[in-house]
Amino acid sequence: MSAPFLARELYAQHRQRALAALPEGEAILLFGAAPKGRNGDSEHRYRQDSHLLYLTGWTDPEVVVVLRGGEAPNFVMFVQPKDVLMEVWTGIRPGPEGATTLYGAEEAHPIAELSKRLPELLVGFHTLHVRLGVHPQDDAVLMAALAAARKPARERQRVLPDAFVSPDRLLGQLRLIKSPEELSLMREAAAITHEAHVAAMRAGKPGAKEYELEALIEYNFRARGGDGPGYASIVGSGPNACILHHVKNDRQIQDGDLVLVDAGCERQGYTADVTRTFPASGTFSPAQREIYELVLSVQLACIDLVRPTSAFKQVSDAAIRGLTEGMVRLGLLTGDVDELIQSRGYKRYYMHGIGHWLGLDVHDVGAYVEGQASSPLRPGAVITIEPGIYIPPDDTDCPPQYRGIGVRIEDDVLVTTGDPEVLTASIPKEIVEIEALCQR
Ligand SMILES: [Mn+2]
Repeated sequence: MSAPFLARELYAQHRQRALAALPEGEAILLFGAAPKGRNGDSEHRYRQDSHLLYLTGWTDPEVVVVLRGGEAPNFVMFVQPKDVLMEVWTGIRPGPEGATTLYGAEEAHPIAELSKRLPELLVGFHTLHVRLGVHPQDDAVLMAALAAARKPARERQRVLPDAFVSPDRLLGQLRLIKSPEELSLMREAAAITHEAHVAAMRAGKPGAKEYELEALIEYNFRARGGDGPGYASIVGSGPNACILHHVKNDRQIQDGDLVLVDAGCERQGYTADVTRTFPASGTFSPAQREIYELVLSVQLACIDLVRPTSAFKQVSDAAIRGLTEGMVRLGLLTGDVDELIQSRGYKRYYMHGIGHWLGLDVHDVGAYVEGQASSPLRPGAVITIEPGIYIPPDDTDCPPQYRGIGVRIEDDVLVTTGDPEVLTASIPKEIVEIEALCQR
């Protein structure tokens, strides 16, 4: 049986936080993630919806959760029934009984009873936190339940949801702040990711294939007890380092290449997100070193800004300014720094953001803007800091020595009340450390 990922207490704690934030008259309705077909009858490995995982730890498909503010039952689950024949194919199911005894549901029913029971569960609630317009089949279930609850034969004047808001609002702000238990999982994810990146640096010499490194990285993720990669692993050598989401990983590494690896292990649902860039030959060329040192210095400066006194935009602006100044200094860009920032001229070589919230989703929920203001960095939030510079090989405007160089350096940083804590700090990124590891 798929046991809850963590101790039940953690998910109970998450539900308590959600219920405490949920005013009377409001309810949350979450549908489990839909299984995704790969080919024929074969499916991708199932990954639960992150909101649902956060509130329950439930990892099987065909599940619906209702959380009701201020009214019993507060926590209702609809789950796959026990089914001896199906369990032969896909494994033991907790069933409704397991949902109550193992997962803490106050009420649990077979998923087949959803359409019959959902209408009554919605009565009395004026606001429903539900994701609409993403999965039409889920929308249809909800609309049918509302229609059933409104049937003329039933009592008039009953309160039914007429306001629908995304669960990202309430759960996003809760999930943004990690508990000590969640952080210990993220530290475990970081520790496994460390081993994988070091293995890739050691193996990533000229002649190796990008996919060999991918295999080595993901071998480490699984062999060390991780769920697997939290997102598609990127191994980009030479010009492929300039392709931001290069996931084909099909090239043979050449002498003189930089190799950019963006890969993070997921551990019980929580993922790391780490990028390192290293020289295949074991030594950075002078031009590679210049670009690398620029990106690293900006990354370190941005990490130092990860404090409760900063807003997200301050960190983002610092990266833009630091990279733009550096690119002008190296002759990649010409002109006035302020004008290049104003006109976004830096986007030619730095075209993505400085980072994102991290947690159960690699691009985690949580607002970046609140009202008119950029979101403050709150203690307990984890943010990636990932500046980069990417110079296409066919760029004829820039000095020739820089063409084809792509560098990104990314760490996962916990906001604390004091200094930032880099969860992925142990993964080498100083030039001397990397060159020592990459000795051929
Ligand atoms: Mn990232």
